[in-house]
Amino acid sequence: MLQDKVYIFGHKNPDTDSICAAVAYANLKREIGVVGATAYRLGDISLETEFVLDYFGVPIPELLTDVKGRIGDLKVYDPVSILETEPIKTAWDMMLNSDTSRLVPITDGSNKLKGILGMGNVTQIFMDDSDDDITEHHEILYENLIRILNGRQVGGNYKYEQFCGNLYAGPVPDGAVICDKDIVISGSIENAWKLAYEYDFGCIILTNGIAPKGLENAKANIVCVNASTFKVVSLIKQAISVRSIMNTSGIISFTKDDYIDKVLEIMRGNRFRNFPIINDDGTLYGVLSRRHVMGVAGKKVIMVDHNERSQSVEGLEQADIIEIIDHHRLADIQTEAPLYSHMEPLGCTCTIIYKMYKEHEAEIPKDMAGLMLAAILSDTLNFTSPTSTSIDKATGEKLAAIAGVDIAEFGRAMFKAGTNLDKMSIAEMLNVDRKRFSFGEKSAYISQFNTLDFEAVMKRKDEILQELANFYNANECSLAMLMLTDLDRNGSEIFAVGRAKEMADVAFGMKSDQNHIFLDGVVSRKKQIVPDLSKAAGGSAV
Ligand SMILES: [Mn+2]
Repeated sequence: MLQDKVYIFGHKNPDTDSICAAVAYANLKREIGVVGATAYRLGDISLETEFVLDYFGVPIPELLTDVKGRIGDLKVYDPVSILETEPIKTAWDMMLNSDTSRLVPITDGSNKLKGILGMGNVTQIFMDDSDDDITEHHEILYENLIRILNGRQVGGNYKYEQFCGNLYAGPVPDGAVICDKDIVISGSIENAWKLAYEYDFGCIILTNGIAPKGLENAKANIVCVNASTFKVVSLIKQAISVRSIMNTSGIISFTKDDYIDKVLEIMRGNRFRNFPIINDDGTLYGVLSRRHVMGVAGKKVIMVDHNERSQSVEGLEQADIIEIIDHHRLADIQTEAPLYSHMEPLGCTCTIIYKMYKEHEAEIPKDMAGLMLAAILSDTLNFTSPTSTSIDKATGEKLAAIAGVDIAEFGRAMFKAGTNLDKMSIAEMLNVDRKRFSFGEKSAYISQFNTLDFEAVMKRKDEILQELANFYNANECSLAMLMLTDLDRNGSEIFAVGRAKEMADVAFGMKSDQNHIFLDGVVSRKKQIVPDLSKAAGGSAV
């Protein structure tokens, strides 16, 4: 496993804090020596976040779809393979000398996997004595044969690339029809003369280190070998090309993107120990052994701006949560090992991250200061939300000084960019920040949308009510609501549709024939809307 990589991310459906906290914290981590710290996002960024990243020239973090272990995360055997035309001997030497894989991938000239060779394939060919005529069933390249025999070619030519004739050791049987494809092995120079000039052999292999005296004018290729005839015969099978005996069907292979848990399941179901890993183009990526996947550690993750499993990345259960930096209620996370956690009831995760920069006496670059300031303004609605604290405000001011921006001016530009209705439909607007809450038997979806152009949005109130009704009809809930927050007036228009509308009537003083009402000073969903609905429902919110 690539242990040095650390995945840092905020919640799904990310807001500006989730993105900026991940980016700013990854920067701090790298600054203090965690070189693999990398910020990710768990979904599309909002128009507001897009504006912020663009404003400070920071690239959008990469999308993270899951943190499940994949083959590509493992350190596997190098893609050492041999060409399909190589002799068995090469493969065997590789198997013996390799302290890693006993499986030899066989590739063609462009490194595409053609088959695999295991020890069993090789031993079988040496144990199989029914195989009288090996050249009939197996390919032996002439060049490989000479190489295996460590032969010295002294004259003539074997015309064929592949050995395709008969092989004789010693005298030629009576009545044999000899042609230029045939090879004879002889340990006697007198015999060799006879063979060379009376028959039309393709190759004469002289064994026992005999000098090829008197064979200068033979047509056959003369090869001298410093070994006994018996030894030469026993070496011939080693010259068989690997492609003659390799496995080509039923090969179990994997890709870099395969999930480790799935791979383990497949491994358990069969007897092989090693498996080729193939790239998309069919070339060899490496070889996977059972031991590579046993007891493998999870990916290291740091959760920022959230701690609930349901809001987090897919496959979190397989990951190793090493830190949580957050400002929300503590929910349902369980970890295997102790972890570092920094949670405070502040208005924004980035306020905590600013503190951590200070703790580590790390310098805050201009762009990181800008990102953290933007997150604080976004989460605290320009310090007006009841979740905002004096610490958030003081931190925001320090960050604005480093970033060199005017808070009021920048905040206005950011909220304007994020609430630009020219760039989204009413349905999309309702989806920018929608959360589900349960109130006993009842449940409500509550969207929040901030605007600097309240009047313009209110002109479309019929469309808003229609979209809320559409959403209510398409989703299992008792109430569909929108909190349209006017950033200039510091209050919100509350829209409510659904069979439990009387909850909203009770909570916010709406009349029964009214579907929306302006509430002065109400800007926080979690602190001002949810508790009142909960009281109206006669229970507590979940
Ligand atoms: Mn936050």
